[in-house]
Amino acid sequence: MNTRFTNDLRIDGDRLIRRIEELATVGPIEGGGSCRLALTDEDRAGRDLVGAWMSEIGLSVSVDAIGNVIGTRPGRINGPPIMTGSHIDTVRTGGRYDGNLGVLAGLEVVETLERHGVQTEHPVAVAFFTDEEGARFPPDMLGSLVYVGGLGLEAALDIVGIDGAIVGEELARIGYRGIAPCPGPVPHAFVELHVEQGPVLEAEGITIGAVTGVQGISWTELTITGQSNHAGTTPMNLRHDAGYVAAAIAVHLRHLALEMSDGRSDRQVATAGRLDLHPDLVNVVAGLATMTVDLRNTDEKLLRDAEAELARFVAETATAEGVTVAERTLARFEPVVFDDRVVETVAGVATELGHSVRQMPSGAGHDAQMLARVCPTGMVFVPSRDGISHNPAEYTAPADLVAGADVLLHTLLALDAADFDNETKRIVEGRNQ
Ligand code: HGY
Ligand code: MN
Ligand code: MN
Repeated sequence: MNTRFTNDLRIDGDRLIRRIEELATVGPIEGGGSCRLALTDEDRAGRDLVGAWMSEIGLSVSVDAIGNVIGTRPGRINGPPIMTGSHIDTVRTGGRYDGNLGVLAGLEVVETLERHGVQTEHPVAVAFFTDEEGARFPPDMLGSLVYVGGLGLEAALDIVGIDGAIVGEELARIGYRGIAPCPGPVPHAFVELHVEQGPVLEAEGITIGAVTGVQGISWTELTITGQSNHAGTTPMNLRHDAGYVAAAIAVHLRHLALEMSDGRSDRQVATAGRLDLHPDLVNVVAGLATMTVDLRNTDEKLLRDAEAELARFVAETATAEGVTVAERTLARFEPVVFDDRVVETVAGVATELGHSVRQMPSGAGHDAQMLARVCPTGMVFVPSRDGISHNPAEYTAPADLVAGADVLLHTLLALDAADFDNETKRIVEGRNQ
């Protein structure tokens, strides 16, 4: 087996797209997307399909205690792997590329190395991590967070979902509560391929994003308790309307993001994604409202400013309306900066392969932001048509999918030859103290 690679190695684009299309048929929804919420039967079916592909191509497949699935191809040495991967769980209105592309491109990397008899120095590992979306079980990136030791296994297994289900029970129910230990082995390096899910690359006519990092994420659940009352007989000044307060908060989030984007930050975003009223009837003033707030910013100080402004508004509005508000943090991750040696490798490989490339931060959360805690990490982006994602209309042109997978292949090969080991050892020693 030769251990040198030449830059005419290319993945099999037709097979990559065929697998993306086949996986999209698992948990299909109107418009060609998928709904595979974490640890549901649909997620199990997706896991079974991709796990079977991993075995078919000769990977040795392991499942860890939080359900992360990792397929490994041996390298010349039996050391830390060069690792890639992403997720195959989706949101309720999932597209066919979010997460899936990164996992299936990882399989393509392995098949291409096999086909050309290329032996890497390090083992090659391809992972799909549990519950990256966090939509059913917050926080997002749950599996990769546990993999790197950012959250204890028992705490993760006890998480209760938006439907009252419990992570540990659901993992067991679908047969993916594995035995491989968490935290998992520290990789030599980690690179994730992902669709951008935003408008930048398409707007600039650029094929590859060399991702510099991930913005900070702040998820909060607000439970607003007022007083249900008759919609017709209750004067406005006697109401304690939880529905009004929830709506006022949702509107304030928009103003807050726009005001911050005028002056202090061009990247403040704010979303009220969930909003439930009780008793949810046309003629009853809502006595209870439950809602979520998603705040993000590339700058940690500005993200804290946004959180403080929201808390001020909530307290002021609640007092004026005579309601109480209970807050529960669902996720809180500071902005992450990727290792510039990996970022530059992605950019250099993309250029060498003849693709246009620009460096950029990620607006979405990714498993890579967790792996960045333990090893040199980076990401490869490819364009999203109209910047749409978390929507069945999500689309990336086949040529861009293939370009991204080829950049992933050659980036992993370049990192395989890189001597990060001192860096990785330092981190592991630091973590084991
Ligand atoms: O929320 C996110 O950014 C990711 O899709 N989990
Ligand atoms: Mn994703
Ligand atoms: Mn997503």
